[in-house]
Amino acid sequence: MPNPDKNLQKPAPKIGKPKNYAGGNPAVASAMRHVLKSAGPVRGTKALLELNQIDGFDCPSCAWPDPDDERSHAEFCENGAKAIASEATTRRIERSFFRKHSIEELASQSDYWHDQQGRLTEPMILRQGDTHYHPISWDEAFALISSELHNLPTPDDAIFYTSGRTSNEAAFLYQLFARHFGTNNLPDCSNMCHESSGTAMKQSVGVGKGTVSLDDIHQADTILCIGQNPGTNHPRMLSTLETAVQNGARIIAINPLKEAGLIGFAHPQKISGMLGQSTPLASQYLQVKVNGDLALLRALGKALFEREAATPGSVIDHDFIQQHTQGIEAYQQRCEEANWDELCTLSGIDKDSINTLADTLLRGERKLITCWAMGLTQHRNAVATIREIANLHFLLGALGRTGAGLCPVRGHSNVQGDRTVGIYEKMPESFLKRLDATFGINAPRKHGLDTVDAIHAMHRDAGKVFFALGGNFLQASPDTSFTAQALRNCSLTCHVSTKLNRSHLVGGTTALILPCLGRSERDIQHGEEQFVSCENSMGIVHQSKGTLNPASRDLLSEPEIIARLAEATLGDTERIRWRWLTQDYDRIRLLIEQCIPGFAPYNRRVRKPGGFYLPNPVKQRVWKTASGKAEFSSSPLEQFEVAPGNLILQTLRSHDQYNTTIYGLNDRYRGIGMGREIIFLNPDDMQSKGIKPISRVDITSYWYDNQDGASAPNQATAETRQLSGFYAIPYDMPRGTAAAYFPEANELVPVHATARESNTPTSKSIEISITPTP
Ligand SMILES: Nc1nc2c(c(=O)[nH]1)N[C@H]1C(S)=C(S)[C@@H](COP(=O)(O)OP(=O)(O)OC[C@H]3O[C@@H](n4cnc5c(=O)[nH]c(N)nc54)[C@H](O)[C@@H]3O)O[C@H]1N2
Ligand SMILES: Nc1nc2c(c(=O)[nH]1)N[C@H]1C(S)=C(S)[C@@H](COP(=O)(O)OP(=O)(O)OC[C@H]3O[C@@H](n4cnc5c(=O)[nH]c(N)nc54)[C@H](O)[C@@H]3O)O[C@H]1N2
Ligand SMILES: [Mo]
Repeated sequence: MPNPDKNLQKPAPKIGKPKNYAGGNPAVASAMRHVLKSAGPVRGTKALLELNQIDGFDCPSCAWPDPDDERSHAEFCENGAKAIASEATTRRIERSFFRKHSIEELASQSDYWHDQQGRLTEPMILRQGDTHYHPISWDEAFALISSELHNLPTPDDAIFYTSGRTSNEAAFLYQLFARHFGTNNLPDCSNMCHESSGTAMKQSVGVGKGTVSLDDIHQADTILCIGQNPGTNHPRMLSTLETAVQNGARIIAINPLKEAGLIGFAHPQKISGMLGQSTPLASQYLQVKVNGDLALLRALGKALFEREAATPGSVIDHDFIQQHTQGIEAYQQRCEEANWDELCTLSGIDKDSINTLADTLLRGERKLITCWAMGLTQHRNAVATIREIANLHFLLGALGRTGAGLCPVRGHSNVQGDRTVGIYEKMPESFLKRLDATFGINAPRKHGLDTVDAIHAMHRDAGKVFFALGGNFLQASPDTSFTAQALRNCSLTCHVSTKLNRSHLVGGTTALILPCLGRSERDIQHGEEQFVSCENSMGIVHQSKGTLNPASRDLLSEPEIIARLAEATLGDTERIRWRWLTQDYDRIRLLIEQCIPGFAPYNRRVRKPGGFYLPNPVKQRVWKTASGKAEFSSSPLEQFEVAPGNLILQTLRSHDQYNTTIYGLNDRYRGIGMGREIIFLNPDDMQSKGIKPISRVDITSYWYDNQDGASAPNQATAETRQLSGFYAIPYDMPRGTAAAYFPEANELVPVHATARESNTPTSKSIEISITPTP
């Protein structure tokens, strides 16, 4: 929700020069400040020492893998440290806190303030008409959810959301519970994140996951980093990129903004890095227009075909194409018929730069790796764009061989694993069949609701039950006010959480908060210490074992919460003894290996230091597509366009946040201090609109009913959404584009605006206009 106090004038942010490298001593200093402030010297240092160690816990901050072999004693990452500081904080929210603060009062505070209040400690309930949350026992809470679920007209009126921190063990039990109860309504954060990558890759290569290892990156000739900001969001990726560069790779950054972490990296654990000497990363930096990537990739394809025509046999890997692919003709035709001027105008990149990049792609053994994240996935044509990346790799045969492949860089630390173990509204028949056979249930076959469809369903029909295993649905979702109304329409909303967030404050008729253990905390079941497991961005499943004392004695682990809920709602069956399963998580893992190929023998392999790789057929050049071949795509050249004078807004993360959790108010690499309600603009655009630097502007977004990606001519009939009083910051970015922080700007993202096929909110292409705040 926009903060109700948004109209009060916030002090202007402090503006400095954007940085030209990431890491170094400032990163260490910033991390230590957060850790010491929140977690104190003892708990904080212990937490940092266990982070990403082989026998420690998995860092919740991103899904980038750890080195397979030896690890330095601090696999150090500034933002991992902040994530841990936020979870290992010594502050507590106890019942007195909720007695003191009404819901109204809490809702008027910022997301940053919410995070500062500390860890949740016991289950709380907000009944109809109440102004304050009250304590409730675990047993009563489970009985209440069970009775609400049983009161629903059909199981499909229940919605079970998951955020990507949930372990494999908890996620598997959760989907089993939902399906046994009778619904596939399992939306997750992935629907708003890499869904477009999964959709595109399944069509192109048959598997929706990345195909490279860290070793591949170390050996690549060329690495494209498109639409991602690793300095902030995947800091451990920078040491991998540094190694690649030292081994001779060239990195190409494709991003409308000059992001510090793509320009250079000072390794905070090496003397040179501490002295502020940075390794240059990107050898070429292409400031593409927002959503201009499809045009740029098409132009690269065109350049390669032109070279092949000039010197046949010198460019294209005909053996690969012949043996492994299908559909090159239509793609080639698309490339050939595209016009250079148009491609350059659409992408915002000149022909010389594109040719330089084409030269780079043809260096060495053409070992190309493409990494990408939200800058590509959250657009109307995201699936087409990602398939265009695959096309390029096919031309060079840069797939399924050492040093080459596709690398969607995942966000949440176990978002990939959750999908593997069944968190998906449309799992394939093969999986559902195995569930039925293993558990003697009748898993429903009708596809469930994804995130956006769930919002529409809750908004349309009152009385649903919304249950969230982690996350912050209200703030993460598009169209904040619309989503708030959807949640208010529910008969029950229930959040399993570690920290207070705004989703707790906009509830259904009844609202529950169920507090759980965090990743860093010891999980003891039946007198035995347990560990859980996660799958990282490269398909490695590994264990994660918390070591800190739990924030409160009343916390339950996520698997235990699911098991007790399932027991209260469905009871045990001959083949599912819910609580027995959670007495020893090995029992859950045994069931996972029975239902999902590639895990067995799970319990033994997951205990191996570093874990194990799940099979990925693409690495062996086996294509699980309908045709059994890798599929070229040939989509029309389409791009998001706005009415004359309007801008394309992208929403992105600052350096001091983890999604909706706001650790601080700075964005150090972009030179922003103490401000979040800001909008980055091109200086010439500002001038032409008469907007002065650091003055306040009102932002209006547009949605056209007949819109299919591009804007319709009639602005008068458009649906509009507004935010006011954002500070305008001049920034080096292409004309016609703008950027603002997620989640503050989510109010502007129309719930109808989603990517084709993946239904992901188009959080990176929103049509807006701006005017000075009166
Ligand atoms: N510290 C920290 N770490 C995180 C997170 C966090 O919030 N904080 N979030 C986690 C999660 S869930 C995820 S999914 C990842 C997100 O990781 P990122 O995808 O890096 O996150 P964003 O901030 O959304 O950054 C998007 C980048 O894409 C660029 N971009 C925007 N539009 C376009 C475009 O049209 N074309 C191109 N080429 N680039 C574009 C933006 O300028 C920006 O650099 O990070 C994960 N890690
Ligand atoms: N406009 C815009 N919107 C976006 C995006 C964008 O780029 N722009 N990005 C999208 C993306 S990529 C994603 S992934 C989603 C993120 O969507 P979510 O995953 O729903 O959001 P988070 O902010 O990661 O969730 C934070 C909450 O998780 C809870 N939590 C933390 N750790 C744990 C734990 O161990 N267990 C449990 N049970 N709870 C825990 C805490 O209570 C915390 O408040 O947002 C999406 N929304
Ligand atoms: Mo994400």
